[in-house]
Amino acid sequence: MTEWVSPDHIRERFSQAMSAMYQSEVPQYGTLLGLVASVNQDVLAQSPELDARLHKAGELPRLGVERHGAIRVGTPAELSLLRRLFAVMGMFPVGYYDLSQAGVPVHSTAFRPVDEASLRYNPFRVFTSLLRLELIDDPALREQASAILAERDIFTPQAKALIEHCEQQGGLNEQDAEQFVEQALETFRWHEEATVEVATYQALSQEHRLIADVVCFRGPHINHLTPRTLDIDAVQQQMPEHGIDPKAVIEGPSRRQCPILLRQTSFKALEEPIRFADAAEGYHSARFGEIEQRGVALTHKGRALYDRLLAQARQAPAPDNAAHQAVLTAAFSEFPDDETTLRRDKLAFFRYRAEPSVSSTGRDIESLIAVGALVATPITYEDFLPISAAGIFQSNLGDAHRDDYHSRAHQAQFEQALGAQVADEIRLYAEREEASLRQALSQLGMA
Ligand code: OOG
Ligand code: NI
Repeated sequence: MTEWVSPDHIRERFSQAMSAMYQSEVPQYGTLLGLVASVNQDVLAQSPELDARLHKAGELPRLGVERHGAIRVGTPAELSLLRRLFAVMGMFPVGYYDLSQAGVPVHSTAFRPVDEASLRYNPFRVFTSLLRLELIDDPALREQASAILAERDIFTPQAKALIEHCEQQGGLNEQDAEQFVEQALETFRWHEEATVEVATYQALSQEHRLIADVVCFRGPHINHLTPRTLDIDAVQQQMPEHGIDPKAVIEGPSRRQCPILLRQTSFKALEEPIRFADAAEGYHSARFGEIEQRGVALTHKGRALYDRLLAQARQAPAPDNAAHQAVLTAAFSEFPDDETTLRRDKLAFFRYRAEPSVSSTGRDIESLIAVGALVATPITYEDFLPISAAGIFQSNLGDAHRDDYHSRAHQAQFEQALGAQVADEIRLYAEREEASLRQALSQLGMA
């Protein structure tokens, strides 16, 4: 019998290959990686307790690996074939994000590992957006964009053959897996040559810069990669000293004792030279680098509180990041900031584990936790945030953005294009919490 290479392993190799390619394509991304690594070292040196915790969790050797990247595609056929390509690497569509509410004509999902062991092995995700051509007002331009997209094939013939092969056989052997990574990478590569003439690029760009980015090139170039930082505030602050121009504010909640959800920031997309089909030369900006810092996943109740406090903070426009963070901190003072309250008030998800060596006569969860027979640790948020994603999109599309798309979420239409349903992320966390509690209680002899 042939041994298949595990999807986790293929994903790991793919993300490494993508990182190497992106560092050579966008040298400033390599500079960002260096800065993130040095800040991470400083944080660990200053906090032996955190160092020990990450060491125990087996996180230290993986601290520097990329956590996510992003692409944007133009057609349902491209999106559904991508779904099959990501499935080879154990990445499945989780969550639906409507960006039209933020003036960006796309809707999105994240392809990511789902089960706990796969997430621990390598959490690499790809935030994937589908252009909504129907939001182009001018019918002639809409037709033209769709005709241009119909002409291209973003996958190599070998990549397609290997996807089918994997689906039929149930896996890939060593040689095929290596080929697959090499061929899949081609879809994400940058192309300096636009497929259209300069006038077409300009017309699409005028409609929305994102439309030009999706329609005018041979493939959906990877537009950023994102490592994990242990101190996002320090990296944001130090970027300029390293010749990196950060976006104005850090997205997400403010700094806390018990981090929640996701904080992220990026450097602004670079202007890169391109050539058009009529030999004209110009510039295109699409590619940037990003960093993220994750906290605990929130329940529906916790998320509703987060959304309310964030909306409240956004009422007060802040001139810079320091002011923005101060406004956030004030608004989020209402959000409990200790693990016990987050857990007892059912604001956040926890993973339970039994400590059978601790003897206990208690019969309820709180008393088991109090004596240490049951241990609860926060479940990390593995997904994205629509307002935060919109902030990342906008600062990389220039300041001009449209506010006339209104919020028109169409999850059913997205899933039809995808050829599958997206998983409900909150349900995934709830299932992991319940399963861990059930197992821990049964280990303690309490079915
Ligand atoms: C995706 C922006 C969203 C994030 O981390 O929220 C994103 C894009 O610019 O294509 O990556
Ligand atoms: Ni991102």
